[in-house]
Amino acid sequence: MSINEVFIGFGSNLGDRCALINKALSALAVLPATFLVKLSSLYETAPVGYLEQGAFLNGVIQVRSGLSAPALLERLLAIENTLGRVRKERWGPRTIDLDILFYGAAVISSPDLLVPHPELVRRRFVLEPLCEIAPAWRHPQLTVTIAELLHQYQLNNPDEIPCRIVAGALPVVSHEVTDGIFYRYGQSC
Ligand code: A4P
Ligand code: MG
Repeated sequence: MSINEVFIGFGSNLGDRCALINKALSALAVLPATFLVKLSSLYETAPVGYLEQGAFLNGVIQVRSGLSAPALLERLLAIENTLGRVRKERWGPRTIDLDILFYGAAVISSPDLLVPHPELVRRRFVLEPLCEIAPAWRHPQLTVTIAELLHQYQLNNPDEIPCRIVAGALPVVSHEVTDGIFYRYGQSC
């Protein structure tokens, strides 16, 4: 079984956003052959794409997983469904969205899965938390680091205000996870 470093972006803008994200993280922590490595702070971000919707909470988590990319995607969609995700319009409001940003250095282009996530270079709400936990990670197609991608984004969008950090991640030793640490966000978010 090959183990891969995987970065998963998450976002919520419906319901109790912080609780939903903590539930999604708990579900990720108990996936088979997967353990959590690093979690970004939680950021409050203005909606991108479809603008007539509430603000998002966004963050990024790094996991190490023996699941294949399609198997991991299937698990993420199942977590989204369990947490009440109803798909209406593209880029519309959602209780929880889990996107695979990178799956090791793999480049995947199938009808169900595009990796690296094609939008990540255009999304401050992904680049900022990603840069917090993995500034030196290299985009396998663009061969530049995340820090360089964020710097380039900032040069291209000089008037945009940075995303606002609303909570730091709290590591908690979990009974459910034998192989590492379970992370969650504090009550304050
Ligand atoms: N899919 C393909 N590649 C991937 C991948 N790398 N990771 C497929 C996850 N899924 C991937 O996704 C539709 C299908 O995409 C999945 O079934 C999977 O097979 P979806 O989540 O049902 O649809 P969606 O989220 O409405 O569309 P999309 O294109 O995934 O939207 P995004 O990119 O997730 O963007 N503004 C802020 N501030 N923060 C946000 O988090 N999110 C969005 C949604 C828009 N604006 C936002 C935010
Ligand atoms: Mg999505």
